[in-house]
Amino acid sequence: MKPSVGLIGLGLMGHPMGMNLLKAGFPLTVWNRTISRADEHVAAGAKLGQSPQDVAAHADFLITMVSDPLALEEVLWGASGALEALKSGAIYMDNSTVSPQLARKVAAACTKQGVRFLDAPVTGGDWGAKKGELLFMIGGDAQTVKDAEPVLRVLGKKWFHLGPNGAGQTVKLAMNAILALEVEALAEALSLVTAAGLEGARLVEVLQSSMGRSPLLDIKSQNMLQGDYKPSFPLRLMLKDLGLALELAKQVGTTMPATGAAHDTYAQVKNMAREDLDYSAVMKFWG
Ligand code: NA7
Repeated sequence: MKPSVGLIGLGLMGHPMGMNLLKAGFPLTVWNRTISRADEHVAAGAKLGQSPQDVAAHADFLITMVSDPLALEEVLWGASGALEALKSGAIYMDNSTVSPQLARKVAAACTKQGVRFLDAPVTGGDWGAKKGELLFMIGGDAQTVKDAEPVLRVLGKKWFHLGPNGAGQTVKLAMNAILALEVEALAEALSLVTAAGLEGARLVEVLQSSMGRSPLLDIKSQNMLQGDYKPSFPLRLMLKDLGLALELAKQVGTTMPATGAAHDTYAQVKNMAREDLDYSAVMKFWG
């Protein structure tokens, strides 16, 4: 029999993940701060939890997918929070991107309750979430990862077990620093080429035939050339991840100078923007 799943957080990522769990036949209870985002799930057979606590109390397998560390603390330890309601023996997997430090704090609280915790942030954007093709970076115990496989298989195409709790978040922050820098570098190079009087599209054409080719830039260069910044992965969340990576670098005693510079560029664009934009909108730094 399939375990009953609880899902907290139905944003850009959590919404399609919930729909995929329903399609795969998992009994699902959902909760989202903005309740209307659960309408589609309820119409497709999900139960609507009254609070994070209510969702956790009924789940054999709890998933959280919220925006940032503050949001996670809120749904776990805020009013009617999920953590204390989790059943002994349950698995709890957090797919949000937060700090490794917070992941370890959650893991310690779970252990006290006999709950098995995985920090399992993802990459793949809303596109990967919709197709059930996310890639998971996981910290936690190997047996728990094994036991989580029926759920992972529905949501993703690949998962990496990277070490104890916190390891998933650590690799995710490193990964996103690379993605942010790649896109920022392209924006910078496009501005150079266009300021020198050439078409940006020509740079992209050459780049994509060269060793510098990247599937990420295949997609993002199109957004940047067309000025279409509908969020697939929002800039505000990329900025959050860069901040978390810099904080981690400080904690572990290393430096990330290029990430620091990219953080400031992304921050300026976020401060200028009135609407929610994709992170490829870093291009707007150059006007
Ligand atoms: P979104 O689309 O911004 O969705 C964020 C979700 O987090 C959404 O369900 C929010 O509820 C929820 N949220 C945000 N703040 C809170 C608080 N304080 N309390 C409860 N719930 C909250 O993000 P994505 O789905 O793109 O990304 C999710 C994670 O994956 C994130 O860590 C990324 O970096 C990677 P709302 O609907 O606004 O009421």
